[in-house]
Amino acid sequence: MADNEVVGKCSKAAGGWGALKSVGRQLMGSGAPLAGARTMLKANQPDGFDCPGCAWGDPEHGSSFEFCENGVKAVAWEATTARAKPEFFAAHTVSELRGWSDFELEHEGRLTHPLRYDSASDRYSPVTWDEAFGEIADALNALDTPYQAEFYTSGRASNEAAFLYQMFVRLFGTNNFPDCSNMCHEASGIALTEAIGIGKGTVRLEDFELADAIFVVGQNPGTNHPRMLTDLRAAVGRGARVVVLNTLKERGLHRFADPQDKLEMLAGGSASTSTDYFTPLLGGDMAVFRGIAKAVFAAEDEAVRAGKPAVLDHQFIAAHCSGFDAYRATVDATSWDDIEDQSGLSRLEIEDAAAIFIAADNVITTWAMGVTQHRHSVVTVREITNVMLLRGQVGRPGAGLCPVRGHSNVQGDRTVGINERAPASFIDAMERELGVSLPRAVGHNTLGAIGAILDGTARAFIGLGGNFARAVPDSALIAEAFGKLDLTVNIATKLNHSHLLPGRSAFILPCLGRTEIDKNSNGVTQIVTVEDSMSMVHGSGGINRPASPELRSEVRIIAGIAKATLGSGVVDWDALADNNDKVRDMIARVLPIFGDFNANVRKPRGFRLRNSAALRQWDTATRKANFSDAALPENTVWQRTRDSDDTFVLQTFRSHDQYNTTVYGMDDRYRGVFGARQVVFLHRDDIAALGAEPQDLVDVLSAADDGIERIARGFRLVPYDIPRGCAAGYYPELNVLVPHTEFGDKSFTPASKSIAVRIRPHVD
Ligand SMILES: Nc1nc2c(c(=O)[nH]1)N[C@H]1C(S)=C(S)[C@@H](COP(=O)(O)OP(=O)(O)OC[C@H]3O[C@@H](n4cnc5c(=O)[nH]c(N)nc54)[C@H](O)[C@@H]3O)O[C@H]1N2
Ligand SMILES: Nc1nc2c(c(=O)[nH]1)N[C@H]1C(S)=C(S)[C@@H](COP(=O)(O)OP(=O)(O)OC[C@H]3O[C@@H](n4cnc5c(=O)[nH]c(N)nc54)[C@H](O)[C@@H]3O)O[C@H]1N2
Ligand SMILES: [Mo]
Repeated sequence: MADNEVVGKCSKAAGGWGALKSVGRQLMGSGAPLAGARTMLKANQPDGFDCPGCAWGDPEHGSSFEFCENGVKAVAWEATTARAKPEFFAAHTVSELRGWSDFELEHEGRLTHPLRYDSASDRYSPVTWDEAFGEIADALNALDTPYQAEFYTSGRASNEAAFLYQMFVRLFGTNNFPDCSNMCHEASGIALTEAIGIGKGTVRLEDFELADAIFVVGQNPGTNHPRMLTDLRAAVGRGARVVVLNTLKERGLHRFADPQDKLEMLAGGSASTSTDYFTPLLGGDMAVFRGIAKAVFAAEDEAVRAGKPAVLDHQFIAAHCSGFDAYRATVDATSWDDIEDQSGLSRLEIEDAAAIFIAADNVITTWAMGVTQHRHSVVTVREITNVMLLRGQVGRPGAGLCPVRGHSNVQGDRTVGINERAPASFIDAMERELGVSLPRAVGHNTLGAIGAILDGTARAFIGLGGNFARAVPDSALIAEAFGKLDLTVNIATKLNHSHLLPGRSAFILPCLGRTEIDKNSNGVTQIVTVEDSMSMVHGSGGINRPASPELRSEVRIIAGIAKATLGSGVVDWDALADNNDKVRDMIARVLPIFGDFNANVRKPRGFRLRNSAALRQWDTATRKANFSDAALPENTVWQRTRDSDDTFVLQTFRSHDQYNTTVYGMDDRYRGVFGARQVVFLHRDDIAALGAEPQDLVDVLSAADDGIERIARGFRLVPYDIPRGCAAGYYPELNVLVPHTEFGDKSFTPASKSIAVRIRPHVD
C-alpha cells in the first residue's frame, strides 16, 4: 500500500461514476458479468427477488427500478461463476484454509456439495444428503439435554425457513436461539417494546416524502443502505432538513450522485444528502437527545411566558403518554455540563439541532449500529423516543421512529419466532397448531451461546447461514472453543471461517441463494417471503439456475434435519419441504397478522403487517406510550479512557467493500482507503500525541479490565476527521479486541462501538 493512498478524507460525492465503475468491476470480478447484470434487473421487482443487500424498504407504489452499488455486490457475488467444489476441499486441509483471509475464502465461490469433515485427513469431503441428515440427527439425539445445542440464525433466512427452523428447534426441546439480531438491533427491539409496545419502527417509506426534518443517527447509509440516500437527497431537495449525528464525517451523508439519474450522471452533478452535520463522541447520543429535550422544555417555558403556541404536543401527551412528569424532572436534573461532557457537542450545537426539531411539523428519526452497539443503547433508544413523544412525532404521516435494520430479513425472522424468549402468546399459538406442549424456559441468545461454548456446556452448534465464529466478540477465544464441540453444522452458500472450526462431527450443507430458481419435486417454482424495516412483507423468487444441481433450499434442508431427528409423528416435514405455500398457511394460523398470507404475498408489492404503534395503539403494560426517566450513563468507556494519551474508545464498522464478515474487496472508497483493511482511523492530533506519524504500523491492545489479553497486530494509522479520543477500524478483523464481557444493559449486544483500547508501536 502506497503511503499516499490512505488519505482518509471525504471530498467527492458518494455514488456517481465511482459507484457505476465499481458496479462494472464487481460484475466482472464476480465472474458472472452477464448473469449478474441480468439478475440486477430483477432485484426488488414485483416478480423478482428481494435484494439480499439490506433491509431498506421498497416503494409501495410505482415500479421504479431500484438498485444500488452495494446491492449489486451482494447479488453479483451470489451469482458468481466460481465454485468451491469437492476437488477444492480435497486439495486443502482445514488447518491450511484457516490461514486464508475472509477475502480469499469468499473468492472460492459457491459451495456445491454437502460435505462432511474427516478428522483423519483434516479435510471436508462429499456426503449424501441422507447420510448427513442421519448423522446430524444421531448427534443431536445423543445429547444429554436439548439445551446443549445452539441453533443460530443469520438474518438472510426467509420467513418460511425461519419459521420451520424454530418449529423444529422447539419440538426438539429448546429455546436456544442465538441470532445475528442479538449483535445488531436488539436494543432497538427492547427499547421500542418498552416504550411503544412494538419492537419495530413505525414509519413507511412514503413518510420520508412528507417529513420536514429527518434525523439520521449513528448510521452510514452511503455504504450500508445506499437506496436510503435517494430518499434523503429528495428530502433535502424539497427543503426538508436532514440532520446527521455521526462520530465520523461520512461522505455519503454529504453529497450523493444518483447512478440512476442519467442527466445528473452526464453533467457530473450531485446533490446534498444532509443539511446539518454534528459529530458527537462515541456513545454520546443519549446526551445529545437529553440536551435536545432540555432545549425543547426551555422553548416550551418561553412560549408559555410569551403567550405563544405551545411547543409540546400537550394533547398527545395527555391522551397517549405515561411518565411525562418523571421524565421532565429527570431532564431538569441533568446539567448542561454533563450533557456537553458526554456528548462532545457544545450546548449551542445541541440547541441548533433542537431548533430544527422544534421548527419541523413532521420529524422522522432513523438510527443503526452507532446507537445500538454500546453499553447504554437501550436507554439511548428510549431517549430518542422520549424526545419524539414530546411533540407527538410517532404514529402519524410523515413522522416516526425508524431503526434501519441490517440483514434483509432480520426483522421477519423475529416476527416468525426466532426468539430465545418468545412471547407466551406465540408459544400458545404454536402449541395449538401442533397439539403438543413446547419448552417455555428462556433459551440462549448470542452471548448466552458464547458463554456455553466457552465453558463447554454447549455440545452442538447449527448455523442457519451467517458466520457466527467470526461475527461474535472475542473471536479468537471462540475459535479455540469451537473445536471441542461434538457437532457443528453450517447451512451456507459460501465458505467462511466458521466452517473451518469443525467439531468432532461436522457438516457443511450448501443451500440455494435468493437469486436462484427453487423448484419442488413436481417442478413447481417456490417463492419465499421477507419483511423489511417498514414491516412490508413481500415475495421473493429467484431467476438464475442453481449454482449446482446438488443444492437444496433452506426449507428442504431444515425439513430434512427435522424429519431425521424427530420423525414425522407431529409434523409432516416432507409435505412442508415440498410446498412453501403450506408453510405460509401454517404461519398465518399461528400469526393471524399475516391474514390470507398466500394471497397477500402475491400482490405486486406485498403487504404491510399491522403496526400497532403506527396506529397509536400502545401494546404496553400501561396501554400508553411510556417515557423513560433514566439518568445519563456513568463510568462510560469514554470517561474511563479520556485521561490517557495512548488509550482510546474504538468503534468497529464496515468498509464500503464488505458485507458483514464477507469481504468483497480491499477498498473503502468513500473514506479514501485503498488496498488495506488493517487500519485504525485517529484524529491527526492524537496520532501526534502518540509520538507517531500517519501510516505508522501499530498494535492495538484491549484495555478491558477483565484480565484477558487481547491484541490486534500490525495496523496502519490513518488520520481522519473524528473527535479526539475516538478511534475506528474494521470488523471482523478487530473482533479479537471486542470483549464478550462488555455488552449492552438489557440487550446483551456486544459493545462493538465502544471498545477501550491502547495503541502501541508495532512489534513483531
Ligand atoms: N454494503 C453493506 N450493507 C450492509 C451491511 C454491510 O456489511 N455491507 N451490513 C448490514 C447490517 S447486518 C447492518 S446491521 C447494517 C449496518 O449499518 P450501519 O449501522 O450504517 O453500520 P456500520 O458500518 O457499523 O456504521 C456505523 C455508523 O455509525 C457511526 N457511529 C459509530 N458509533 C457512533 C456513535 O456512538 N454515535 C454516532 N452518532 N455515530 C456513531 C459510524 O461512524 C458509522 O458511520 O447494514 C446492513 N447493510
Ligand atoms: N465488531 C463487530 N462485530 C459485529 C458487528 C459490528 O459492527 N462490529 N456487527 C454485528 C451485526 S450488525 C451483525 S448482523 C452480525 C452478522 O453476523 P452474521 O449474519 O453471522 O454474518 P454474515 O457475515 O452476514 O454471514 C455471511 C455468511 O452467510 C452465508 N450466507 C449468505 N447468504 C446466505 C443464504 O442465502 N443462506 C444461507 N444459509 N447462508 C447464506 C455465507 O456462507 C456467508 O459467508 O455481525 C455482528 N458483529
Ligand atoms: Mo446487523
